[in-house]
Amino acid sequence: MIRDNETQTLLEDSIRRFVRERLVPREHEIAETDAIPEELVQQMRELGLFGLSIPEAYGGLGLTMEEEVRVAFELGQTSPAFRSLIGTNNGIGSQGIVIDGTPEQRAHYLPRLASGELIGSFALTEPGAGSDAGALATSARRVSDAQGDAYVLNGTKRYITNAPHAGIFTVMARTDPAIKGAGGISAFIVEAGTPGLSLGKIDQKMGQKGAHTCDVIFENCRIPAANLIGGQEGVGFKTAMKVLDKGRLHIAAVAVGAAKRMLRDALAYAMERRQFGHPVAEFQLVQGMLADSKAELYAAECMVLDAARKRDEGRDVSVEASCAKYFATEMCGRVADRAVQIHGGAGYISDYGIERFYRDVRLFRLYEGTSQIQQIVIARGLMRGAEI
Ligand code: COS
Repeated sequence: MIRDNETQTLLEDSIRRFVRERLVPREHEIAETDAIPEELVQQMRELGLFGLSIPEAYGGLGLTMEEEVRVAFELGQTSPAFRSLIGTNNGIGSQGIVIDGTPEQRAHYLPRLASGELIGSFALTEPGAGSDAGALATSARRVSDAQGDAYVLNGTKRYITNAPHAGIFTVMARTDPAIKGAGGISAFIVEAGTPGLSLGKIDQKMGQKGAHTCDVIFENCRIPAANLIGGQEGVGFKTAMKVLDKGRLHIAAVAVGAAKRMLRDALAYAMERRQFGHPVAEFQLVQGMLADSKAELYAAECMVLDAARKRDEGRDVSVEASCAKYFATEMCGRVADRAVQIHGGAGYISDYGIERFYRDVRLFRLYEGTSQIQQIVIARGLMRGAEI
């Protein structure tokens, strides 16, 4: 749903200009230095990029899902590290509070997430619980003593995006050890700097330099009982799944954006690079790769928009979000591979940037649920709705 076409067009135009004029020229530097300079972060704050999906009542832009994915199509057209910095505040790092938080939790944290003063992070994955998120082992034990009502957290979270920069963490932990699966899990807000919370060393990754992940370790980390999201135990896994339904659509849109960029670069190269006396774009085998990329990209874009509109209608889009994430990220991987191929030897050389994209977009098929997890969600949805 687009609430106002004119405002939406202005927003997309300003983000497109920001991406092309400010971010694209800095891509190589960010990959080299593994850091996004504060001056660019400040420009992102001024554009409202940290609060795209946070309701207007809390200082965000309150974009609908369709508006958000259209913005993500633009943001995706540069190094994914830039999107990653604002991504958690708009997605997994804030939506637990937006969707299931109490009015007090929303009022306390969302304005600072929307402004970019605070970075939010989502701590679900553990060393022993990745795809099987319901098996997580981090514990949250309720205590009541002279210091008040609290939970004491113990455990380790792994590969946590933006953890080195985060001001708050949405943490899924087991409040009921007797329930082994999803029903024993609750979601909490934990502030950085809480005694007992520490960070591991920053992970060395295949790509996405400038975006940082690390372990988040809880050792007798005591947090106020009021930081239980929604004030209800046992529903934290469902909160996480609802957050991921939305997050998966966002990642699908980012994958569409990245594929657009890679296809544009591959096309420009193919039209300029001459072999056998002709631009290589005139050769039909190269045209086949360009055409396949365009057709698949178009399909993914339509799928993402359709799923986003359905979500805006208030429908359950768990299956559609997984379809979109699965198809769009796999498509993006194929486009990346063809883009390298079209560049030939130059595709393997850092100066041309395409090999960096090839590595960067590999993550899309892994995080917020691997392609295989999306297949499971889709197939289970089919079985639930089967007419037999
Ligand atoms: N929205 C709301 N509730 C949901 C839901 C959703 N999208 N998906 C599942 N639930 C609920 C189920 O209805 C069930 O509730 P009841 O017990 O009341 O029936 C509960 O959550 C448990 O669901 P389920 O039995 O399907 O859980 P599983 O342990 O089988 O796990 C998968 C389901 C595999 C889909 C889940 O673990 C998953 O998404 N794993 C990947 C995690 C991931 O994406 N990690 C990335 C890290 S975050 S960057």
